[in-house]
Amino acid sequence: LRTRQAMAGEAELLEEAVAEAEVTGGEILVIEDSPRSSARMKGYLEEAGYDVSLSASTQEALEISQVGSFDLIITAIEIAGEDGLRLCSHFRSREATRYVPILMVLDDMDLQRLAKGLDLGVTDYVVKPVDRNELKARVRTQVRRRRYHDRLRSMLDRSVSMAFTDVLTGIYNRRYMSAHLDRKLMEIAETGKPVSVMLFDIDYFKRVNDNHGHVVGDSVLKAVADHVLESVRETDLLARFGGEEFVLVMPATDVEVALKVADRIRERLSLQLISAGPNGPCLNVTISAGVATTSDPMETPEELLQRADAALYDAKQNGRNRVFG
Ligand code: GH3
Ligand code: MG
Ligand code: MG
Ligand code: MG
Repeated sequence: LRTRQAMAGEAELLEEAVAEAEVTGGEILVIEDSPRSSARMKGYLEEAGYDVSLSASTQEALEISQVGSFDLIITAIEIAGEDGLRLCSHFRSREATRYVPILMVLDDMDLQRLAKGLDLGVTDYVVKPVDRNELKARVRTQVRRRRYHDRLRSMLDRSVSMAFTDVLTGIYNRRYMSAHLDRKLMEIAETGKPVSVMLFDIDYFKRVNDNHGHVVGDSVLKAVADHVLESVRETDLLARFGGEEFVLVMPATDVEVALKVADRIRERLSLQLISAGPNGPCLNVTISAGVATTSDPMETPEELLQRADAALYDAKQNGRNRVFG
């Protein structure tokens, strides 16, 4: 059922992407040193409802292209003695223009260089003298495809980030953490630096639910995640492991430092009142944590987490609100 719903949702988004791709207008950069040719193209394009920027130099065009957000670049194959094909490879290697379609304006005699242009990422071409209707049709197709690809890319970004995020807390989920930890463990072979994990579990969390209800319980989970996020380093990764258990992955961290970090997190939480939602109660929450460290790139994430879980068990057995390694 879940998959069917997801598929229905995706089909809807796809239709939305197509519909949006039909939207008219767009920003076009025209790079051409012949004033007659560029004025003519500008006229045709404005007739069709596009906003047009003109440039007669490759250097200037490159600058403009990186600050504007263009739906299409139209360029001559030679601009004031400079190579339009080289310009195209610059567009392709830069972030802002990597995916912007390029329409190349050619003379008959340039046709033999077309293959090279297409290799460099030129999307389509027109031959001079440029025909009004042909130009409009080719531009329309490229702009529409550009819009469509943009929509697809942002949909893809969205579904990837959804697949790796824990819905309740907004931090990474177990699946992402697992893949991340796997990578970090393999990197030990190159860096030679140990990797540590801290597995922690909220103490007597059942009581929070029993005394205040699940909604408050959920808010506490979110608040705990937020508090811990504040005290971790850039390189550390916090994830929800499941239920009221969390994992902190600490690359390039030996056991002494990991124990210190874990205990600092434990202590801060124990000293802080956790506010459970805007109208919820303020509660005192403690955690117990198990820390495990490895310098062995062959150790699996499961093995490392298993050791952290055994240490967590000891922390619980020994009175809670403490860290064991
Ligand atoms: P301990 O100190 O031994 O960890 O005691 P505890 O009560 O925290 O441990 P136990 O594992 O017995 O209970 C965990 C509880 O966490 C049980 C479950 O209802 C609750 N829980 C798990 N996931 C969620 C959640 O997403 N939201 C809420 N509100 N409660 C959750
Ligand atoms: Mg638990
Ligand atoms: Mg438990
Ligand atoms: Mg617990």
